[in-house]
Amino acid sequence: MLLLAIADNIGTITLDRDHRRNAFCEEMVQGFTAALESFRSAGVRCVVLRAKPGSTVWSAGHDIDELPAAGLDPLAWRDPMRKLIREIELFPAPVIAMIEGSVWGGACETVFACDLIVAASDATFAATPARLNVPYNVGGLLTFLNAAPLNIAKEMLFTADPLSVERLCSLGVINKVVDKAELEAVTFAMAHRIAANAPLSIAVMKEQLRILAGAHTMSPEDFERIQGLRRVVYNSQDYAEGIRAFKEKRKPNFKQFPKFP
Ligand code: YXS
Repeated sequence: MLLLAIADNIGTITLDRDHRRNAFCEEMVQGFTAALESFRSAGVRCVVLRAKPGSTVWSAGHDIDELPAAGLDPLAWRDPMRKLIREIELFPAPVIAMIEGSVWGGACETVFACDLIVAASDATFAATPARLNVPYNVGGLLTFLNAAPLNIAKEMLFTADPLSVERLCSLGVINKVVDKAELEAVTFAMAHRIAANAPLSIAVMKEQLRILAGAHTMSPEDFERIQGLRRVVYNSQDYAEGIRAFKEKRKPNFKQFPKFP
């Protein structure tokens, strides 16, 4: 499910699960963990995360077949995609997401959790919890908030529409947008620049920025309110309907409305 390579202190992870449009499943995330561990042992100074050249879908996000039935939090701490995002954020060297094709659902957050994003000009990002009636988790929404202005995060999450990388780059969400033919050269030139600098300083600055970006206070009462509201969603008939509709390849028929103030 992943192709790995190390050259010039740069580790490359290529998503290789075409038949499921590179959807992140538990087995793939286990491969990520092993790959990052091997990169750490090899003293890799920069990681490039990419799909295979010519991919029309970079990743379809969380593997929907692995979302739990109603009644269980679909994005709990131990969820594979949550684990993947934490591993990217904690890896002691920059991770560059090299994007071509469309990015969906939790893969948007995964890319936003990377340190830098270089995208081909025809790439798009579509955040899709609202398409499935998934109650996104607090840490995940913070990743969106750290990546994009609040109103853009809301546009992505409420419309679930694909946004162009040109627009996201103009908003500062993406570092560079290039012609597809230059994508690899521009990405690896950046990776080489990073690898030529001091790994210790970069690792410590990355960890400081992670801590600062996550430094938000929240009262226990607010946290419990959020968890209660999320439970209403993943316990709902509409949550089951969202997953069923995807599997039956039809539009979902959501009927439920919030009853909370
Ligand atoms: O019909 P087969 O068996 O060949 O399988 C199809 C799809 O069902 C499967 N597939 C997936 N399986 C599990 N999880 C997925 N996320 C997923 N996406 C696709 O892959 C086979 C080929 O898909 P197909 O025929 O639709 O390919 P396509 O090239 O026509 O269209 C590609 C996509 C990505 C536009 C389309 O597959 C699609 O819309 N996929 C779902 C994208 C999505 O809604 N992702 C969100 C996943 S849930 C998630 O990430 C978070 C929990 S949240 O929702 O909160 O963000």
